[in-house]
Amino acid sequence: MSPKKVLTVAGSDCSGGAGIQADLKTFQERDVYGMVSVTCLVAMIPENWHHVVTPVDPDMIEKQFKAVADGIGVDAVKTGMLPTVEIIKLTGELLATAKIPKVVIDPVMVCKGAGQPLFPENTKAMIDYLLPLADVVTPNTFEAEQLAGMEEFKSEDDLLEAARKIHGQGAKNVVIKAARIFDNKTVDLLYDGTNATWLRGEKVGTSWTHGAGCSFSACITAELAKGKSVTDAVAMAREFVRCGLEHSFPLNQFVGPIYHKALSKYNPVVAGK
Ligand code: PXL
Repeated sequence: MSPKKVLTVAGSDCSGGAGIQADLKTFQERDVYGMVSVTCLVAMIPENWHHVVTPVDPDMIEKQFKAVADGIGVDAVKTGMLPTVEIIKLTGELLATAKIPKVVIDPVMVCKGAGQPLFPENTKAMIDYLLPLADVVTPNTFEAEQLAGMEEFKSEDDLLEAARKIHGQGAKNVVIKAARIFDNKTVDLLYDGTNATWLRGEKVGTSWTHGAGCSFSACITAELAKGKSVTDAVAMAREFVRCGLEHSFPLNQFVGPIYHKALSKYNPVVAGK
């Protein structure tokens, strides 16, 4: 039987840990066939790891998208870094026309530790063009604060208030990844408009977390393509990233990715579920 097919509309991270590279590695690990529409190229300055982002010509993004979505066909799609309002709008239009069965929106706003400038107009464009199409949206705390227009979260009540607001913007399921606001625990909140499910765990003590967010949303996309429920897809993504963080490693003094192979290598029973 041929594998399920998935598409990522995202940026290229030359360091290999985030962006389309993380998505493709995750897709491979989760046994789906991954394809791409590349939206931007990211390179880093070796001396200080500042990020340089070059958008891809929107016409070429559209051509890649149509080759895959219309010329091949996909079971699920995810979005990652979309560098401009024009590209966010185009992606929304392409997604709306393509009618792909499952759509996961990862509202990437900044690269971790990269000190990227923040573009408030991009946040508004995501709300206008992407959230109404999302089966699942996967903001981290910062992205959830921006989408919900709230101050820095201090409590679980704040997370729930934000999830309600983001659900109100049209996303069917909201998963807020709140690793940051608590010292020693991770709390993810899954909200489907009716039920709030709190997913709590021990924090993995590592600063090598590059690509964790991209890989989390890519894993959800893969599981949905294979027919899993949103709840089961999120549970698998949590375990995939937790295990990847447990075995993460430095590339240099600035950056270290999660180890995408970790779950299948060290816990094949869970990986086989
Ligand atoms: O982790 C966010 C992210 C997403 N996509 C690309 C990136 C990064 C961070 O470096 O480079 C392409």
